[in-house]
Amino acid sequence: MEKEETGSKKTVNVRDLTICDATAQMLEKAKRDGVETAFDRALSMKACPIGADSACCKHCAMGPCRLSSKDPYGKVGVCGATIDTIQARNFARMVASGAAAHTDHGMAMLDLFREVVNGNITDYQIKDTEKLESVAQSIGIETEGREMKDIALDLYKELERTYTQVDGEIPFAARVPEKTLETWRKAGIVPRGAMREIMELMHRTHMGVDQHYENITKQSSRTALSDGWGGSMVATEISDILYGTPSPVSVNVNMGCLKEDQVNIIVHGHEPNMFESILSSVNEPTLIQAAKDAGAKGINLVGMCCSGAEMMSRHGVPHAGNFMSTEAILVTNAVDAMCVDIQCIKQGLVKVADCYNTPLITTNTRAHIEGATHIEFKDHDPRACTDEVVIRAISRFKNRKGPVEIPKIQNIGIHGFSHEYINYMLGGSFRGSYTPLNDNIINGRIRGAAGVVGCTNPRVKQDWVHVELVKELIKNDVLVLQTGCSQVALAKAGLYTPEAACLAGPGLSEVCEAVGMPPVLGMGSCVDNSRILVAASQMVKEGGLGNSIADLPLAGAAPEWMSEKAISIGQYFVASGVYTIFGVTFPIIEGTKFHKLLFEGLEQQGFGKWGFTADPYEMAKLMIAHIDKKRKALGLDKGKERVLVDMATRREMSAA
Ligand code: SF4
Ligand code: MSK
Repeated sequence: MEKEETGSKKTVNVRDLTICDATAQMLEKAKRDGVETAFDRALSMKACPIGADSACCKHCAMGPCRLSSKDPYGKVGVCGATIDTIQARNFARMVASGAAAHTDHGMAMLDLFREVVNGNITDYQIKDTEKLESVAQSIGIETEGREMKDIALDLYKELERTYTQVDGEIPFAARVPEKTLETWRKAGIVPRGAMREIMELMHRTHMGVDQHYENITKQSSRTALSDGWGGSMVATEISDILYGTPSPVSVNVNMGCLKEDQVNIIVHGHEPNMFESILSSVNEPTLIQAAKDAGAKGINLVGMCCSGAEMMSRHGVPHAGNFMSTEAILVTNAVDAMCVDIQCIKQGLVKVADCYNTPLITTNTRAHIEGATHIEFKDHDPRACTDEVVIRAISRFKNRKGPVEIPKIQNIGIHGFSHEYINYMLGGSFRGSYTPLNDNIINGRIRGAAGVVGCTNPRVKQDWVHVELVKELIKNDVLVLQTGCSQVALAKAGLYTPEAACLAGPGLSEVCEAVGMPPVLGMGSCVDNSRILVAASQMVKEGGLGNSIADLPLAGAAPEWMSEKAISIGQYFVASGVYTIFGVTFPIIEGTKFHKLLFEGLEQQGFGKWGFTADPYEMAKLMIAHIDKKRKALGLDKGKERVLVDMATRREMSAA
């Protein structure tokens, strides 16, 4: 592995690229096998410094225009666009793309739900009727004494507004704490419908339209909120209704989940429909027999990335690794098929899969890859696709060539903490509530909460920033909620066991031991960040921690982010009132007016704010300082008094 450095080439140790032992082992093997991965490409291709600062614009053919990062106000684009306009427009388009990805995913789930409710699809059913009722009630649909089908039809009609509504407020605005909603209304950023918001944002960032960075940012917030409280939230809730709401389950994570003597199938992507269907295919007796006839002991289904995180949380399907391990795992030569759908699928997988004769199978009509095999997945006949994937995998197993090398590493942990389960776990089955969590924050055992989420990125040492940050946070009594590739990073580091409570500070470990939970709670995939929003709303509604999400001792981070979805997620957390810090890089020049708006101005308007540092220890310090600032504002900085807070006191505190 070689790194370009001013003309000379320097050899890089794989241990500098990742702390994941399994990935490191496979990168060594890739080197021996002459196989290139994204780690190699990131080393040989420096990030473009002008693009990294967002100092260029290619929105029209008078450009592309390149401004200077060192002297951002020194010149303007051919049309006269300033650095603030250019940066705000580029940022807005990242939000639009990220929000579009999540909302399109959510809309696909809603399409499936409609077809199931109307009886046009029978391969899937409504699995969680309790969740159906509670989601319906949360947006004001009457459920008492009604048929499930009628409730479901009403829910479909209501949730469709999340996407198609042209005026008014999206349905899940009803879940937002009153004061937070008031802030949005005052700023004119309550989302109408996701399609409208994304369309308007793309329009406003066209050449010669919105040329005030503050006004562009308003629409960025509105669009991002239509993702977090809209598209993503619908995706999560409908997936729970159709496939079941996650509850804690013990799962093995890491490449050791692959089995040399079985047909190994990896599913990687984001929408659960295909994964759910392949789960039933691998349990089909005729296919199991076919695998045995081919000499295998069975069929081993394993997830990766976000659909993997979702299936791990919901059904306990083993998980082999996060985004930066998807090429590396193919190097084991043990993968008999990698089946993908949408988002975060590197095009580079085609070449690596080819080297090991592994079928790389695309399944979604929206995501073909040149050189991959496409077997279209259709909700109306899901098994046609997924049975065929299994058949191809069996055939590859039969014809496996060359030695197999599977890193013998597995990390067992507890996953599947939906916000409903947190409610139940803390409050009990009869009186499920957030009261104990709020009480423990009020009495200081728990200092606050942090959402640590997002991708891995070859520009930083894989998993290292996630793991160091989370260790620092729990050591300081901050309860950590996780999703996506970050959750998998921490699972591989062994933090998903109740025993990991010994790494937490005295207050948090006391709570973990009492409840029997790990200090880090995994909530699923990247659309499941909506679960963190719902949990935050519940904390506000419970009382004692202020009246809006911005009042909570809560912070968020995406320490190794890479995707545009992460920017949309960051913006909806900020607009919801959360201090959100990103690592790796931040696509804005420090000191510009747009930078000041995102990093200071939004907070002054009653929202959260952005932060940036690539250093996990600095990140933890900033997050803890913010949590302490919020504790102080709530009058909770008077030491760790072990007081019991009754309802009356809590109401008084909230009113203060
Ligand atoms: Fe240049 Fe303005 Fe065209 Fe952008 S919109 S490419 S800044 S002329
Ligand atoms: S898969 S968006 S790398 S979390 Fe959701 Fe992981 Fe980030 Fe993709």
